[in-house]
Amino acid sequence: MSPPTPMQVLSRVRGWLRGPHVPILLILTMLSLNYMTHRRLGRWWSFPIQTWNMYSYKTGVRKQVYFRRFLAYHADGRVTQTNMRNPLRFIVRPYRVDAGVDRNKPRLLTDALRVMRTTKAGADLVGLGWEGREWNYARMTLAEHLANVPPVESFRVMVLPPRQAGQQTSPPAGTNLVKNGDFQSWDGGSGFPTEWGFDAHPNLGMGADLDGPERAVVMAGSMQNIQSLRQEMTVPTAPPGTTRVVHVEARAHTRSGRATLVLSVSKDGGDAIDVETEPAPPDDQWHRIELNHTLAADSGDTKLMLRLDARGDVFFDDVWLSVTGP
Ligand SMILES: [Ca+2]
Repeated sequence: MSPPTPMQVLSRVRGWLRGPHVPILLILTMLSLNYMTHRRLGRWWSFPIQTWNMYSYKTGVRKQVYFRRFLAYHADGRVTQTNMRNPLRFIVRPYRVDAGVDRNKPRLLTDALRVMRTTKAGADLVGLGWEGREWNYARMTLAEHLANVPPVESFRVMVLPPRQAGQQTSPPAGTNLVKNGDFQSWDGGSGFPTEWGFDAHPNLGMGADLDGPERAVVMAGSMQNIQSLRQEMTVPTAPPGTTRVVHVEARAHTRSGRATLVLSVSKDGGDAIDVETEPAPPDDQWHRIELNHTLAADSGDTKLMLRLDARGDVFFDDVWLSVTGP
């Protein structure tokens, strides 16, 4: 037998490569790599290949649960969780109540509160709240979370305290520069009053006359976390040698803490300086609080910032700012 020619060797190698040997060899290599404990194959290479790509680390599991709940505010100060089942049986389906919350939070809560107050169990209700929460279940129990962690989002509708007779006074002279100062316009999605600016985690709500159209804003601040609503307006330069008077007033109703009306002034883009503040008496009655500030003639435009600050539960309504002078 003569030795094979180079052409014969080549065709034999080709035939071997075409057969099942190569896939079998690859699979055997992978299986042995899989079952051996040595993972590093030289300087750069390792096995299994998952360590080469984005699967090398497991995605962290967020140990947080987002949930929402509804709160019933009772006349004696108690706050309890409610699912509004009594008497709104149809609303307890989560998709129904969440659709209502997404569409118009103030309206859903106002209507639900009105109906719940007609029942025996809900006769003492003075408010209905919604809150969204993020509970880290690895760190604390649900009871600890509810006791110590504030909600991420919240909104409430509270029954508007009635105005005492004789408190309806005519509006002051001049033009009101405050937009939505009577708090009759609300954004359905967020549940907050339009035209007003507020802090990152506002603890705001609507004061609603359940039988009429009257609305006010209710704010629940604390000593550590003052709640503020604010609005800015610009007064053009006064003629030389003249002065202008800024008149600000609002109605406030509070039984705890302090409601404060604050006027800040900044000139030519400078920092705002609180020039006047006026607190409301905490006696559970409506009060008109007001302040006046004289603007001297100046070279530039004056920016006014009106702020409503709340420590404790406060209703505000009928906010007015007018400027008189040339
Ligand atoms: Ca109003």
